[in-house]
Amino acid sequence: MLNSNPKDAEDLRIHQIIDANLDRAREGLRVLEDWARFGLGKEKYVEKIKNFRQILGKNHLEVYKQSRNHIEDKCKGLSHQEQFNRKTSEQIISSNSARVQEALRVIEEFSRLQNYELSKIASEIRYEIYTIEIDLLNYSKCKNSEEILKENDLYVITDHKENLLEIIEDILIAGVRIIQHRFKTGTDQDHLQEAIQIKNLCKRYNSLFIVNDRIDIALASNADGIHLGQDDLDLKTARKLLGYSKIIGISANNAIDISNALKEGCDYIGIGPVFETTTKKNKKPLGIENIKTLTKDLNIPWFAIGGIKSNNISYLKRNGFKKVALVSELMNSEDPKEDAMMILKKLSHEN
Ligand code: TZP
Ligand code: MG
Repeated sequence: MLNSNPKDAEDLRIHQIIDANLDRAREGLRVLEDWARFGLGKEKYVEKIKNFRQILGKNHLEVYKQSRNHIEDKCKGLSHQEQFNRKTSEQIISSNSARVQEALRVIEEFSRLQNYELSKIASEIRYEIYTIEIDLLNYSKCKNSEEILKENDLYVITDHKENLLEIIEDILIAGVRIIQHRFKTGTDQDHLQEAIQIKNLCKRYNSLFIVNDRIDIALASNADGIHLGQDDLDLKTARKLLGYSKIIGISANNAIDISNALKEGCDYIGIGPVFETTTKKNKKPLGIENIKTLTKDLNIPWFAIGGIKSNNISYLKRNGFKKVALVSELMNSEDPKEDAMMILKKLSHEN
């Protein structure tokens, strides 16, 4: 029920405020909706946001629209430098969520006396937008990581080395964009300290930093993700602890483990050992043919691992393997930069 008089000067000003802010809120919602739709493909969010737009549209009464003809808006067209500085999708999501939240807050305040129903609607939607903003930002971040995973074919895993940071920087300079920190002996404090140092390097080179085994170290070092084996914490628990903005990779070497990992929403799979390897001595190699069968219908990124060297990459490529993960070949290299460049070149060759 509208409890106002459009002939009253103050009511008219309030109508004008509500009119402008309904427009603002709906415009901002449209930006969020389009990102959820085209940027992220998240149907659930598209429906939710569209519904909010429609509710606000229905409550955009004719008296509010009429008010804009009565009083001239002297500030029309004013813009803020911030509008021109926006670059990334995340910044666009944040600024448009803020725009929607602010507009709804104004509607909530000014319609409270005249149109209590609208005030309540604005307040309810505003609360939901806070959560939607966080979810969309998390999905967007995850998408960036997913893109790095998709676009890069070489995944390098660390070993215990005196000059590990130097090796990693060389490899990053060569163009490697995915690094996993594998730390098997030493104190938790040393583990975390090394993780943070590698994370900082990866950040500088816009590369993914994944922690092996340990969710606590992944969280404390602000890693981009975690890699879990079959005996580590399960994927569901990991997802609960890490949320959707982090990558979760799984080691799986049989059809059941692969199918479970997919069902539970893992982001990539490491599969192997392809060949015999001294890094995991007790693991029986799966061999090329088994891996081909296991990965036949796999539609998420997967990395072959185990005994992969610069000199067998072309052979793997001829057998349809596109992505590889390796430890010793680069960790024990005399020239990690040169060797990483060579491996990247071989991986990029068309067969
Ligand atoms: N998982 C399966 S094989 C393997 C791991 C971690 C070790 C791979 O090491 P390398 O030195 O590349 O053969
Ligand atoms: Mg493990």
